[in-house]
This record gives sequence, structure tokens and C-alpha cells, in this order.
Amino acid sequence: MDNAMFCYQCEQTAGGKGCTKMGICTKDPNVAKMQDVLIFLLKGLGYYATKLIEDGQVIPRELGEFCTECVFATLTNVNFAPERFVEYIKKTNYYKKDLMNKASTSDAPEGADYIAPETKEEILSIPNMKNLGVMDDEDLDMDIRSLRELLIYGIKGMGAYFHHAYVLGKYDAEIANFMFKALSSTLDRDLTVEDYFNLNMELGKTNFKCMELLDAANTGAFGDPEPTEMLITKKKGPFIVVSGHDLNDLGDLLEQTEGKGINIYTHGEMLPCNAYPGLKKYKHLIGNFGGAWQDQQKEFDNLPGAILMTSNCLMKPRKSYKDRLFTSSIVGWPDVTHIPTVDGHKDFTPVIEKALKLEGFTADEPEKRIPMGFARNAVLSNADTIVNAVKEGKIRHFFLIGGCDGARPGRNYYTEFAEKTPKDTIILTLACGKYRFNKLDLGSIGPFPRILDVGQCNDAYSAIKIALALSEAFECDVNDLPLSYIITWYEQKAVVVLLTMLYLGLKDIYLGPTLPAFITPNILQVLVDKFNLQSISTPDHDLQTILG
Ligand code: SF4
Ligand code: SF3
Repeated sequence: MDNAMFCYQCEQTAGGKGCTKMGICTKDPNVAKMQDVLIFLLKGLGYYATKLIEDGQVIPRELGEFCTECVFATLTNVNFAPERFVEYIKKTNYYKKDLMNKASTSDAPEGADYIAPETKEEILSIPNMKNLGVMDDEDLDMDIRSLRELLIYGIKGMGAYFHHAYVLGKYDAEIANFMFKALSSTLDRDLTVEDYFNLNMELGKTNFKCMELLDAANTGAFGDPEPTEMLITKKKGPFIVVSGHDLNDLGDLLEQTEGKGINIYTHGEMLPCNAYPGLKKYKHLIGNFGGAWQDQQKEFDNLPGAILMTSNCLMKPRKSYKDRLFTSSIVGWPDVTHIPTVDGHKDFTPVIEKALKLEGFTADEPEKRIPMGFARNAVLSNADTIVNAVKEGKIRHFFLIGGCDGARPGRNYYTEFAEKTPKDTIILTLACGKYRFNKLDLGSIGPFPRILDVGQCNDAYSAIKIALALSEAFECDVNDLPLSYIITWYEQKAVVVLLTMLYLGLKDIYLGPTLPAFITPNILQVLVDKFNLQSISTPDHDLQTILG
């Protein structure tokens, strides 16, 4: 069994280069190997699916959903359970064999017809993993590898959003078809740097559609988020903390816990759910618990309540709370109870029983609330007020400070940046990076708090819609707006959101805390030249550059 792994898909990758012995995220070489096998299998699956699509055939939704689930499972901090990957691999073999039988092709690229062994032991014994993973071909041009991996990571990010959308009933075959095509393209040794660049731009475009689909799914199911004063302190009583991005799971849990004397707190990226009318109608959704994902081991330690993880970011659970931790959907951890989906339904009884068994918080904390719920509808229904405030000089500049949070040092930049923004500026924020500053009281401008929480990372769609509407109101190009993007990344959803921003031609994006290890100097130069993508320096310096 070879114990090597290579993964550099996230921002905290070892030494800024790649995890080779054990993931900093605690993904071990076995799970890494299974994920590599799965992704390699999916490339071939994508090839055969694309062939059939080119022949005018329709790929069933079931397969589009399955492929989405697989790529999502390999996203950082989602699934660490080897058994679940054995199942994904088996099922991919099954689907692939079926497609191979149906597609007529004699020129399949090398590796497209690969079928993996189907037991854990055999999978882990596959020799020469180097032939299947990121470093499959040592002679591969570095820039090609860079763009190829960028494409794969972006597909993982989009897969997550697509999953959240279709569990709420919104599916779009074009998104699945692009996913097949992109996966397939990574087997094609004839593609040039330019081809891969164009595929990445097409991914940016497709992801815009996907975020739009998810926005329609979320607002269609639960209404448009509305400005809300959200509780951030603890209340006495039994409770469940719900983390991740899956609004469908939260909705089902709220329904199943109604009238049971259990308080529900959002956590991490679930925070924006406190603003959706269809969710906040449940009085026992009482507020948000804790900070961003990287604080969970400390915050969940001996927590007297149950915890449900519906998507990323899951960290290695401590013994002190492993017995009260539950996973749903794509998330997995060995020996942590998983709530399965049976006929499209999840029964959260084990989570509810655990919450009732634990004592819960024993006293109310002095109450504190923060404003949130400023998605596109809430902001744009006040568009005139905003436009006038800009014209009257009351608002000088907008900053979108958003993206993933993370554990590595250097992320204090975002707190300092927010603190140092002048009083006549507005901060739009989204994703878990907001926890760096969302509890600061930075005052308000007219009816608006200076920090406007737009939502989850996928609500970058909402932020982009706000920017586009403002550019229309000011009759200018979106790049001529007094708006700067201060982006923080960690995992692959931030990667795909960035690709969407680049596809849309948004310029002057400041990216940090460090640049992706998988981006080569040449590719970086292209991004700098084409989009003026910049890495962050210091808050003072960057503010000076932006505001002059
Ligand atoms: Fe390392 Fe990130 Fe890959 Fe985990 S996901 S193994 S931390 S690069
Ligand atoms: Fe955060 Fe994991 Fe990326 Fe949706 S919860 S943003 S890091």
C-alpha cells in the first residue's frame, strides 16, 4: 500500500505547497486516495456522458445528481468517511459501465474507461496512485496542470451549490452537462493553456447560472431574506446547533422540532437563515451560535446540546462532543451518526432525542443582537436611498469584504480592514469570512448599518445583482462604481465564485490571505494582466490604494 498523498486544493495546504503525508484538514492518505480514485473515475464518466450528449441523448437527472454528489464529497472539510467513498466508487463504476455500453466511440482518451476495484482494501492497494491524482503525469506542463486543477476545484465548488439547489427542487441539465464536459476535458492531452483558460471562464459563467438557480431555490422555498436583528447570545434550554449551507435540511429540522421545547441555533454559514421569512416563522429558530468553522472544536467542546453538520466545514470532532455530533447530506465522519436521506426525506429523530437528553444551556446570557439579512431584495428595495446617499456624498465607497474564513494567521487583515474603513463607506459582506468583523458596531449611514450582511458564499449572486443594479442606476460600467472587492478564500466554493467574478469582468479584486498553491506564476500573471487581480498587502496600504 503506498501511503503518499498529494492535495493542494485549499488555502491551508501544508507549507503553502501541498499536503503529502496527512491533510492539515486531517484528511488522511486513505481518504485522499479514495477521493483521487473517485475524481479519476468521474473524468471518464464525464467523457462518456459528453459523448452521449453530443449524440443528442439526455443524461438522466439521477446521474447528474450522483456526479454532483461525488464532486461535492471531495470538497475540503466535507466527507472523511472511507465507507462512503467505497459506495461512491462502486456506484460510479456501475454508471460508467452503463454509459460505456451506450456510447459509440473508438477514440476514448487514456484512462476514460478505467473501472476501479470495489472493496476498501483493494482500492487502497491500487499501485501507482501517481497515475490517478493531481501529479498523474510529472511531465505535464505546469501551467496546464494549474488550469486543469483550477477547473476541477471550481467544479467541486459549483457541485456544492448545485446540490443545495436541486434538493430544493431546482435542477438544470445544462449545469450537469457542463460538469461532465469539464471533467472529461481533463483527460484530453491535446488541450492548450488557452483551451483550459476558456473552460475556466465557461465554468465561471455556468456557476453564475448555478448561483442564480440556488438563489431561486432558497427564495422560492423560504422567501426573500429581510433585515433582522439576530440574537447572538445563548438562551436557557435544550438546543440543536445547525451548521453548513443546506437550507432544506434546516427547514426540515425546524418542522420536526416544532413544539418540542428545543431551541435551534444556526452556526457557520447557516447564519443567514435567520433572515428568511419561511425559516424565521419558526419561533424556536432563535439565533446564531459561535463563530466561523475553524473555532468549532473549541466552541463545541462539551457543548450541552446536539450539533448537525449539513455541509462544510467539518473538523475532526473531539471526544467531548463526538457523541452529540450528527452529519446529514454529503457530510461524513467515521463513527459519527449520519442521518440518511430515505426517499427524499430525512428523519432527524436521533438528533432531537440527543438534544432532549442533554441538559442544554442552564441560563440566559445577557441578550445581544446584530443586524443581518441584507440580500439583494432588501438592499435594492432601498436603491433610491442608496443612490441619493452616494450622490449627496454621504456614501463615498462600497467594499465587498467576503469569502471563506480559515485558521491560518494573516486573516486578521480582514478585521483590521473593516475597522479602518472610513465612516462614509459601506461594507457588504458574505460567507463565513464575515465572522472576522460582523459583531463590530461600525455605526450606520441613514437607514443602513455600515455592515450589510448579504448572506452565504453563494449569495455572491445577490451581491453581484446589487452591483449590477447600482451600475444601472448610475448609468456606468460596473467597474466604474465606487466598489472594491476584498476577497478571502479557503476552499473550492471561493474558487468558483472568483471564476464567476472574473468571467463577469469584475476588476480590481484583492485576494488573500495567500494565493492558491495550484496557481503557477505564469497563470497568476495572466490573471493580473487581464483582471488586475491583486493579492492583499496591509489594510492601510490597500485602503490608500483604493480610496486614494
Ligand atoms: Fe491539505 Fe487542504 Fe487538501 Fe486538506 S483539503 S489535504 S488541508 S490541501
Ligand atoms: Fe466557510 Fe467552510 Fe468557505 Fe460558504 S464554511 S464559506 S470556509
